[in-house]
Amino acid sequence: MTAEIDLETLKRVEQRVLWLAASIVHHANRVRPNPSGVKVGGHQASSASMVSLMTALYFAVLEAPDRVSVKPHASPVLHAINHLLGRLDAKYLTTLRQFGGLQSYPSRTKDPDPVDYSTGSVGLGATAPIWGALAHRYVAGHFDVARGGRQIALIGDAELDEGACWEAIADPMVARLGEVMWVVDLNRQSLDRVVPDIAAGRLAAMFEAAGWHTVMVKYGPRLAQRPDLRARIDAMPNEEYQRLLRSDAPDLRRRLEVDTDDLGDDDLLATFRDLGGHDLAGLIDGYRQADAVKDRPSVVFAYTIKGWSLPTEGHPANHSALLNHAQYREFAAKLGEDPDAPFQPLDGAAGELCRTVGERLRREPTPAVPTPTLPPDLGRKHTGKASTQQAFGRFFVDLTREAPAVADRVVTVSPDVGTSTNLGGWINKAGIWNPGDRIDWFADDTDTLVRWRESDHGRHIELGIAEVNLVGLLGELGATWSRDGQPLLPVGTIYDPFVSRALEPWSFGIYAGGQSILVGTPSGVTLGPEGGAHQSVITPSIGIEQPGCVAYEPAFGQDFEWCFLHALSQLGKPGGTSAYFRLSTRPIDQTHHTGTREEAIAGGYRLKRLERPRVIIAVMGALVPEALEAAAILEDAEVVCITSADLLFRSFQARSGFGDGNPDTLTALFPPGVPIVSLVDGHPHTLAFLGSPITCLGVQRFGQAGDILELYQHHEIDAESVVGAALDLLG
Ligand SMILES: Cc1ncc(C[n+]2csc(CCOP(=O)(O)OP(=O)(O)O)c2C)c(N)n1
Ligand SMILES: [Mg+2]
Repeated sequence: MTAEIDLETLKRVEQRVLWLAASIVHHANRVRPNPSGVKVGGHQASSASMVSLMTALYFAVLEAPDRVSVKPHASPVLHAINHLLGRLDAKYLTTLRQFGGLQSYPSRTKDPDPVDYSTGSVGLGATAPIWGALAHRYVAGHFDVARGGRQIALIGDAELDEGACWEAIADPMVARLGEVMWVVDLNRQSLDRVVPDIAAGRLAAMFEAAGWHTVMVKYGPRLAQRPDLRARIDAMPNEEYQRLLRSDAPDLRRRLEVDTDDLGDDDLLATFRDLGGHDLAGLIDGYRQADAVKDRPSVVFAYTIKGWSLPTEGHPANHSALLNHAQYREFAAKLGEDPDAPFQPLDGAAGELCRTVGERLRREPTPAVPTPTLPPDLGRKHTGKASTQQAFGRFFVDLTREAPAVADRVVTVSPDVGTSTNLGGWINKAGIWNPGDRIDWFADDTDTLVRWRESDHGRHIELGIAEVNLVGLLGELGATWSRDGQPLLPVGTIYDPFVSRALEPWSFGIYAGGQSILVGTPSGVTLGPEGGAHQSVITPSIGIEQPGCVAYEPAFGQDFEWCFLHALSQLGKPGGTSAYFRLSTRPIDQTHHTGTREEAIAGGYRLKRLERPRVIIAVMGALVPEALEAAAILEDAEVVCITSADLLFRSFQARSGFGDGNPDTLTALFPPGVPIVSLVDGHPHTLAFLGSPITCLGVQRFGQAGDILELYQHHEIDAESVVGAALDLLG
């Protein structure tokens, strides 16, 4: 915490932040030419709401190692502050939402100034510093990284509607994170409405029940002197308070029904809106209270006014409202700013404060150490019958032996399905990570196969049944190379159908710069005997469509091993990529495997080769036995084993000059003109691009329980259906 600060100077900075934030949005919408006429937008009211609490935080409280996540619609405030701190050139202040300029919402990877966390999808920016805190503790516990730094989320009050917040808060590990502070911008408004009955008391009780420390910053100094007005405000519903913000002094006086004759009109208006979230001294005090409690996270509820000081102040429809030219000029006059030269430097004591704080918060860039080189294979002979999920489990045990320096950087994460996705052997070897040691009460029970040793040395992290937490944590574990200079190789397991539940936060994590591997297993109707409710259908397409990620669905253990090693080698570096593996519990005869490593990591190979095939069966994943059986019946059919539909689609695009794929891969597998039957335990359109003519077999209906052979017949992905489709194609 910094030394005492001159509040008048801080107020001057606060006013400039307010002005700059409004001006950044104003310029983008009302000054910059808009050739297409499509709405630009920006959020002056949401920004004004957070100006005081961000000014107090950045200029009086923050230290260099601290990281802050800023609610999406306050990005202009963040850029205004970064500019004042000397981290963003003035030329960018006119570029909000312009190509190559300031992004709509804070973006770690795309904004030109330092942004600690990307936000935009409400709820995720709130939780990111929690996962950032865990990732930082993990990496500092395993590698040479300085500990410390607060992890702060500045969030909108309606963000607390999001399940992601409560899923994170409920995790028992989170209650230990004293470095985490949330600040809730309690303006009682969301996008479309005044939030009915938002009650900080009820929310605070929910946080406290989860082990958090809560701080209320409700009223400023004027209201502190007026118990009568406070009592009236405390008793009124949100909607009434918001309505009264729109009243002039006589109307307000009448509606309040409190004796306010001792206050002049201006005083009355100022006193009524004197909330703690716009009181710099009160905010600094609130942050200090939060900081004083070190053994658990804190949440500060700061009461604010959406559109504070703007003509749109408190208006129920102010979320996207923009000042018009006249309002902007009026606003400039009120603040003593120049509407025609809005981006002037700050001088005097306020300018000096900006320089000092800019210096204090300066962080040196952290160059990342390279990840250790991965071996091309782990030397295992894949024999007998085995599933890709078994190969996944064995992989880590082999990795520990063959490439211990790589294994040291692997961290696995699972939402309560670690052992059921075959990670038991690895968990026994690597141990479970927990920010504090815990007693293993089953250590002396010889009947337990998996030892649940929890310490801060472990390399597996077990979460509750919380898929959104899983991908949130994966994203942050996958960003330590850029934050702390130490790359981790994070691998998350999840039952494949639940990839869809975690999809948007997973995708957001990749967008935000995290690199990790997500393993969906088991998948498809092939898990039929385990139940119809869990059969994933659309995930193969998700794999193709997710940017920043390469998807694989190997059939054989050897292919899994090669592709997984390759995917690990792509993590933890600038320009790196994430990966998604779709695996299965179906045991497959490994002796059928034929491809080379190069072919497997390029996307596929000719599993059964013919000189002059009349038809090609293109199969991905667990249905290889059906493809081989059909080929044996057809005799003149070749089988192509696809390890990655994603890479083949990139090849398809590259043939037309798009993207970064290898244009030759697809042509080498599918000579033009040879008919194709494609086969996948997932939606058939996944492979529809392979060539022409083509018949696509796959799953298009919900699953049900049953043995897989019955289910394959039911969904027409059995060998007989493949033969029928091939014969139809051949006329
Ligand atoms: C997951 C998600 N759902 C919906 C939106 C659209 N949205 C943007 S802001 C907002 C309301 C936010 O209200 P609050 O968090 O209270 O912010 P403030 O009042 O400060 O603008 C909504 C619904 C979004 N960005 N992300
Ligand atoms: Mg709000």
